[in-house]
Amino acid sequence: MTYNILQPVTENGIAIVTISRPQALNALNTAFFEEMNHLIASLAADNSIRAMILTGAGKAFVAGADIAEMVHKSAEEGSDFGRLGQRTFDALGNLPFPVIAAINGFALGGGLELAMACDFRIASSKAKFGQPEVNLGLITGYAGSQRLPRLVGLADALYLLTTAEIIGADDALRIGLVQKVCEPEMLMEETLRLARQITAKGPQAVRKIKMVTRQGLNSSFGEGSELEAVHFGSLFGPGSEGEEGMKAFLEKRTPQWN
Ligand code: DAK
Repeated sequence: MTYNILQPVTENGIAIVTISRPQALNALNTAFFEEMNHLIASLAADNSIRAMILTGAGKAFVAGADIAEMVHKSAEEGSDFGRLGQRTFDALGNLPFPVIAAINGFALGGGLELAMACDFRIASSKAKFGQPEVNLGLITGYAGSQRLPRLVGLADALYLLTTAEIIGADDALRIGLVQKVCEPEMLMEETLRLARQITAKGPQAVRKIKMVTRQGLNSSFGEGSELEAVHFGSLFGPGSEGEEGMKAFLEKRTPQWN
């Protein structure tokens, strides 16, 4: 597929994907979702990828779903557009490696929902966050009503969802919406540093802990603990990643991951 909106590059096992439609502040349209779905499928099938960074070109991460495209939709088309986005965001979050949003500017509406579908978020000090759908007589359509309270708690989520207030990076950090804030010119360097920190770890262990943690959230405590036990066990045995990691520790050397 030829990508027109997404600009993917891979560097030492890290896929860096820039959303680039700056003239519309990277607003999410059907073409974006088609490209993103295709890219997600190809990255998921590539065992050499160990982490992904998603960022935006220009002054926005993503300023929301594309209002110019949405305005003409019927109720049925609106639901289909919402489901397409939900499927895409679920697939993004379920990628087998960690996905980091590097939030360079506006992350509004569907843009914040996209950032929340990632595993964690690093923000430029100039980034702005909000769910302004109610300004348009709409509500979130890409599961923001579900992800936001899980990330920041019910009260801060409902505050943002009902007031449409736009908050800055420091407030986003305070409520736990982002994990780190850095100067704009340091955003990619800092995000790459974190991605490299992850890619230096046992690749199977990283994949498994992401899967177990995410799946556990949708299960009971007991089911999640059992899932953890099964995958913990799968990292043992001759030739396993756990064996290499533990032997390397005892032999005081750096592990050689396969
Ligand atoms: N969609 C389309 N175009 C957008 C856009 C958007 N969300 N946001 C900005 N643009 C376009 C502007 O129209 C403008 O285009 P031109 O006039 O140059 O052709 C260009 O980007 C630059 O924007 P501004 O001139 O407005 O730039 P400023 O710096 O002055 O303002 C801003 C930046 C981010 C404060 C402002 O652009 C703004 O308020 N944008 C709208 C933000 C917003 O309301 N976002 C939420 C969108 S609603 C659902 C599925 C999904 C959703 C809901 C339901 N289902 C199907 C159930 C999600 C909804 C949303 O995300």
